[in-house]
Amino acid sequence: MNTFNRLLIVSYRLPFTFQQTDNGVVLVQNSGGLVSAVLSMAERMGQKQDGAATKIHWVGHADASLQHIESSAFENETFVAHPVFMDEAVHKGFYEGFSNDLIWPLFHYFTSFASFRETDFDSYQQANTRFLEELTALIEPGDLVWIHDFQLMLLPDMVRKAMPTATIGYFFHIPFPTYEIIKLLPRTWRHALLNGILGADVIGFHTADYVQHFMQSVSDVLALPIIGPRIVLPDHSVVVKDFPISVDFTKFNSSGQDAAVIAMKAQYQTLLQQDKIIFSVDRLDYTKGITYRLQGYERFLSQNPDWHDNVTFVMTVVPSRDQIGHYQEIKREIEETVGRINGLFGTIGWRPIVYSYASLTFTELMALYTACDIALITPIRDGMNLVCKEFVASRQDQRGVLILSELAGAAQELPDALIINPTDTQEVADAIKQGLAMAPDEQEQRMARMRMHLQNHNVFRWSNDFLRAFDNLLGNQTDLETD
Ligand code: GDG
Repeated sequence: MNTFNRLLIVSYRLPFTFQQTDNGVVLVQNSGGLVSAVLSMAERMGQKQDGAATKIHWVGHADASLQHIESSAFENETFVAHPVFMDEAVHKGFYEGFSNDLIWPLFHYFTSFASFRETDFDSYQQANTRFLEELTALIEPGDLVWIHDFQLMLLPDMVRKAMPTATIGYFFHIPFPTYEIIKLLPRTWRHALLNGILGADVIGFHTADYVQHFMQSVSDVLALPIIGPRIVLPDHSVVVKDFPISVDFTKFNSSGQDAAVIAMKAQYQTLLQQDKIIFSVDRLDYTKGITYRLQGYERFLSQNPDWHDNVTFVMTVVPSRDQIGHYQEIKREIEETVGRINGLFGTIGWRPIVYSYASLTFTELMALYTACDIALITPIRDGMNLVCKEFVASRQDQRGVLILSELAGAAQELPDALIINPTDTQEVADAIKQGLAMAPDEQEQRMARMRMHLQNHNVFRWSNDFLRAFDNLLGNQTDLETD
């Protein structure tokens, strides 16, 4: 019997938009994997109590424009959203500063991009405290509080101190780096961050490597005893485990059959004159290895003239953080490289790279996942990477080749991809050549194995496994099945 009353999710961003309708403003939930996983988790928790699903509470930052919306709009039949408002300067130091200008580059091993500013750390503490205030007003005995990601590392301990009986989960979505990186943080900050995370009862990372890195940091920085997967603190013990996040397999598998997706796929294939298609989509970020990827493709083109005019690389970069210096620089570098390659190899009738700096609709994304011959996913560092899993899940036809960086967390689960090192442009060029020439039989065998893995290890299993990790802690057994 599960003993949780309600699920309280806390993440930096609220996964909702507020839409103006004839009946006023309404809460619309987005369709991301985390939302689906949380929904299924909460339904099962709810069903276990009284047969009816209880509402899920979601605490997340919101910008000041929401302050003018009537609070009844923050609720729909499934969710209650709790916007956290904060002073603009605090938000800037917390989010743009400490989170995106220090933790993000540092934890992705871009140490020279990291900015260490005391004022940002102050803002980070203040912002985490704002989240705590929102939670304190909300939490009741028996609730499960599930905190997400690197913006809220201090929050688990803050919650425990404020509410010692609370049950707290914490999941880290980006890589947890080696101790050598953690050592770059000033002593007081690294103590505070590790102690902050350790306020949770269960801590999850994507891979066993990240778990090991975290354990080593805890051992070296805090000298705490570690027994198997448990860290023992004076007032509680913490279970630390890998829970590889995944995708809603059924959704991606079936969406490929939607009439709109099929029509758009046919349109793309016609526009690209039946060329073979290589596809990539990422948020603009220096961690994604986009320039090396382009250099790998350039090398492939220069070594394989027979492929000229027969292949198109459709590369979408989704706008992100482009007010920040490093992001502007990488954008300029990408666009110069695309221009150079198209200028070097292109002809009047053939553009080697179709580049766009825009986001795709879900239908466009699905059409490209299902139309392409190769998904080229080459991050220099990525906690997991969901794009590669979505691509595989969408290929009901069991065709297509995944080229995947060994530095994405997902590479540990998908050995049937062509695994490359993203900085080795010759290896990338060779993998493109191998992928384009791969016989349908081999594509099918590799795809079938990857799809089987993802069908079993889907996002519902991820959230259920996380929930199950609380069982021993509470001395009970949940019996949750995966879809
Ligand atoms: C973090 C970690 C980890 C992207 N472009 C478009 C679009 N997307 C969707 C994809 C996918 C998601 O965004 C991106 O997922 P990732 O996993 O690649 O990365 P993040 O969300 O940045 O971040 C990462 C993840 O957390 C989960 O733990 O895997 O390592 O950095 O779902 O489909 N969707 C649409 N149009 C786009 O243009 N519709």
